Amino acid sequence: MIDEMTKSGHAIELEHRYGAFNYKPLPVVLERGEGVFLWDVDGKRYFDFLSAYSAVNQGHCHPKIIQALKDQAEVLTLTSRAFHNNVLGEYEEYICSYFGYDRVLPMNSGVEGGETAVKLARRWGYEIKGIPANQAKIVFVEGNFWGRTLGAISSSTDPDSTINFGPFMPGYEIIPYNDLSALEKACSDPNVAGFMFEPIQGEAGVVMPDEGYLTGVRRICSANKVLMIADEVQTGIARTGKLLACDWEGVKPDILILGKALSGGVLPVSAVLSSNEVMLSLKPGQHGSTFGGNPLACKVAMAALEVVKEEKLAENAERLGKIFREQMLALVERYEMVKLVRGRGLLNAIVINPFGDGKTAKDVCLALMKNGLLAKQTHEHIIRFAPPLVITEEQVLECCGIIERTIGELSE
Ligand code: IF1
Repeated sequence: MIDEMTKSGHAIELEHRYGAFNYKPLPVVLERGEGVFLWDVDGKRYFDFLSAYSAVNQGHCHPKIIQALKDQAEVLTLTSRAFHNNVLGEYEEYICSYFGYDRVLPMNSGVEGGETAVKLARRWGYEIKGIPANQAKIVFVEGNFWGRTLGAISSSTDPDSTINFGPFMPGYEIIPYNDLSALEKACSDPNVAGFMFEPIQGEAGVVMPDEGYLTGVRRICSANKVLMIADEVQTGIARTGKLLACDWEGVKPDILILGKALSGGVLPVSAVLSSNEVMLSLKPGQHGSTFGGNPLACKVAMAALEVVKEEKLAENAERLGKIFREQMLALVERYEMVKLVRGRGLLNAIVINPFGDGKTAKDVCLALMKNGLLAKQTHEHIIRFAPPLVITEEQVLECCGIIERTIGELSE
């Protein structure tokens, strides 16, 4: 017993002793994952309802993706873009036809995808739209989250992201989310090159715009010659029950940013997709990355995208998401503590009643953990539920049972 306790205790202690304090994880130390399951160092099994922030849509250690990783790892991993490699072109063709774009620019982390999109929009703004030098503006929305670089936090309205990190990037304008007239007004400025947003805001707490927002964004961007830039790093790749969240309104962004599940959670792989007009404004030497487009990442990404189609993950997410929300809605009716449920596909959240008995979303997550389900709160009162999309109906119902039991225990 003491020996088992020290296993997780020791791991946590080492992080505490040597790591930066930029995270405060739940006190669980994981050592293995398979499909929808994670196991801690004591052998306890959990349902994963975070999926590494939607990076593991295909499930942990998906055999097909891991096989692609192993096969390519033994042959060639990285050449840099100073030379061609024999996989990049194949991957570029694959991903462009998969998502219906002319061209792709491969990067690594999601935030690099966002940075790339902003650079592309500025470049396009100067060279195609005719914005005067250094006057380009990019419009963002309140509550956005696209990473931790200075470029990303400069658009943030969350003090945790920004405090004492200034000065910030100029040329940004921030408008309210889900507000088409604010967008219309912002885009009437001829110096606006792009509008970058998440179709559903993840970090903000799975915040969904009204129906028609995406269509309205598309219309306003087109009418004002502003690039519509969709950050689908979290919402993309089947998470919301369609391949892309923008597909819910049949809208095609001018620039699409993907990351996370593009590798099934195996490697940091991101991509920016766009038209010839936008992408060809970049000339050799003007943007890049050591690891972007490496053959290992390319093979892994192709396998990860194949799994999404082969296993019909979008369809599964849509169907099981409905069942999940129905079950959660029953909790809203039965328990004071659960105020509402929202989401799309398998990107969902419940909002905990702040006027309840002082229980925060974190207390609920700790209790869920004890009952074998891992989820993460966002803000004080929101819990995101985003299991791997390979989850079955039976498992969804079992997990709804765990959530109900946990809420019941906390409501006593
Ligand atoms: C952390 C949140 C999720 C993203 C969108 C770009 C990126 C992200 C829509 C950048 C990253 C992460 C990063 C992670 C926590 C996390 C998160 F809770 F903060 F908001 F997913 F919901 N666009 N999201 O959500 O991608 O560079 O990290 O690969 O701890 O920062 P990245």
